[in-house]
Amino acid sequence: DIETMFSRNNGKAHDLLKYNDYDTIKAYSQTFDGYFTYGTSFEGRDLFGVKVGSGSKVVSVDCGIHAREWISPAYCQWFMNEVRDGQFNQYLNDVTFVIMPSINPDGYVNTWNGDRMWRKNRNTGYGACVGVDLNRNYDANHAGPGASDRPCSDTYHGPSAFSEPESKAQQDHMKQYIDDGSLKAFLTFHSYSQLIIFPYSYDYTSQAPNKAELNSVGQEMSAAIRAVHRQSYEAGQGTDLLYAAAGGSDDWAYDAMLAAGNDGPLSYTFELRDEGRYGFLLPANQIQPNCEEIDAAMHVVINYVIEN
Ligand code: ING
Ligand code: ZN
Repeated sequence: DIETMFSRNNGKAHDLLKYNDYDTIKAYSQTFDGYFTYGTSFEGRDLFGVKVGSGSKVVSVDCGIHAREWISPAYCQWFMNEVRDGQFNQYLNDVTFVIMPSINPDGYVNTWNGDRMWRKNRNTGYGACVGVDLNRNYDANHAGPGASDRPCSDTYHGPSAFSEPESKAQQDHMKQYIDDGSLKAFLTFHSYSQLIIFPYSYDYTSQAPNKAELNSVGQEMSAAIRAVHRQSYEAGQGTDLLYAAAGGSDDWAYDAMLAAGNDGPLSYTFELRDEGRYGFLLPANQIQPNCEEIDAAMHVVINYVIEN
């Protein structure tokens, strides 16, 4: 509630119902006891997150890998609030949430400085064109289908997997939770299209060993979302719903969890609102309803993690 938001942000209001800039997201995150930094972006900004909860099962939530998808960090901020002070704090004995609300800070700042449709990071090391598509830069069939070799492309995969400080730092930070088996679900937020995507997306043939489980939790999330504001979110494997996209963070996290011995890893890419009317320029008056419906999906996946 509003009073809590005031009191928990050093007396300043943090407005979850508008789009906030990087400095504001960071300042809000710093009001959390579990604030941490995990590296530095290409331009020298802090990569940060919050760790909330004492449970043995880790749920990772990240936002903002693509700069222009502003509803994504808006959801992470909303979720952080609901974890610390609201409807998700009931889970904190069972789950530890690792939430990274702005994992491509340089790109995000660039979209606030006038280049509103920027997608990639801001690495200038690859010739005349700027930026790597961070969601093609993870170690998941890197440079495979759906990723470009050309630095000028919006889907440029970078010279090697984890060549970028932003993706590499996420890998390094998550390693502890992958290796010790505590990471149960990896949830990464994009926009737009209203989809719930599960592995694999990195080639045209691979099937997740627990595809049936990923699909059934996905369908359950879709139904839960629909019940809130009657919005449709289709759930399915990436290559069935969209296109091949090698080097994505969801496929990397999924395979890393599998390799660590987790035989039922959960990994989802959420494409938030809308279905194309406003696209990346989603009006701020849709932040609240979008967040409300995604909360319903989060209850589904968190309960599934706790019960399994
Ligand atoms: N869409 C995702 C992209 O990176 C995606 C879609 C995600 C495809 C994960 C495959 C795997 O292209 C947006 N909106 O960025
Ligand atoms: Zn995206």
